[in-house]
Amino acid sequence: MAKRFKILGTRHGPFPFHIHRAFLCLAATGASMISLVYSSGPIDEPEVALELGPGIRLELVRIPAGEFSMGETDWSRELIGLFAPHDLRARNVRISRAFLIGKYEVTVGQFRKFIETTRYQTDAETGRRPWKELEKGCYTLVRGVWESKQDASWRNPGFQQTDDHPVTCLSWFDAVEFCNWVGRQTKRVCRLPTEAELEYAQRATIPTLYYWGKKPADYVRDPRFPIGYWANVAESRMGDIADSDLFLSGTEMRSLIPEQRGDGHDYTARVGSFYPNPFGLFDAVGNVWEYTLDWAGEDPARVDPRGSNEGRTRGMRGGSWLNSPDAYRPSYRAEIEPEGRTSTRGIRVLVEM
Ligand SMILES: [Ca+2]
Ligand SMILES: [Ca+2]
Repeated sequence: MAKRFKILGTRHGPFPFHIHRAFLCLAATGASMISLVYSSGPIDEPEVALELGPGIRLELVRIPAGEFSMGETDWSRELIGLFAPHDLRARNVRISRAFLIGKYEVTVGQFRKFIETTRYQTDAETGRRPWKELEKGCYTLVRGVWESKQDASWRNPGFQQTDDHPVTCLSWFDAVEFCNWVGRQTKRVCRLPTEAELEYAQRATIPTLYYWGKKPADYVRDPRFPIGYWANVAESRMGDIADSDLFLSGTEMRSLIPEQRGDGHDYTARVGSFYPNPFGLFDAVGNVWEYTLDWAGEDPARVDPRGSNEGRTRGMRGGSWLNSPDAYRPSYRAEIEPEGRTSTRGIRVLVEM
């Protein structure tokens, strides 16, 4: 995949990539983190790429083992904002093994290769897992309003996508099937990340509630982080639709982030269009939500927690093109029914080391 993002230089912000790496090292819990990132091993580079087929690569970032504070570091509703009820209180968690995780969200092009190779049909196409009023299809946004579209699927999520956009309109089961195929293609163990693994990778040592500070509004108030720096967030206007009936209305959006007029992407953006986090993940927050392996719920384990033993909903992380910055805390969990599919959900894969 061609790099569309200029890594070095100051055009996209104050920190060239090597400064981000330095920040990572400084913020990590001691020298062991540094040695893990750069140590030799089965895969001795911080970034690797696996072949999914001719011309189709899966680029991965190596995430070191380590400890972090998982969950909300500040519990006040004023700071957390509108999504507080779903949140988890902070606790120390240890990720015991390094792992590889997608540098980007899974793209339409990668998913197409999976479909062409296996003839797999998604839940939106077959209707084998009805969800709400959908037998087939996917929930998507039509002129600013959510609609259940029986003919929507990853091929046609309701807006234009290229092969470099994140694949969407998949159920959790479709996402698992994709991971299993990647595992077969690469002869590695590929799966969805647990919530702990994904939060650890998304947070990337950043200690504050948000990448850009303590409050959602800091996203626009800090001149170092202009709109479009970190993430594809919801627009306060959708194209020419003013005050559109979004998940947050335009009015709510503007009260939350009064200066925001958008990042230029009404729907999904090509993966890698924004700045990477300190671990090198692009779109770790925003663009599309990312499924996790876990049943939603507490797991008291302090080492490699795996969520509840059973449940009806799975945890999903990171916010999408249809959320305000309020939802872009790495610690925020959306709880979703696994058979559901919307045009705001996507996949980031984990490959075990
Ligand atoms: Ca946007
Ligand atoms: Ca994302």
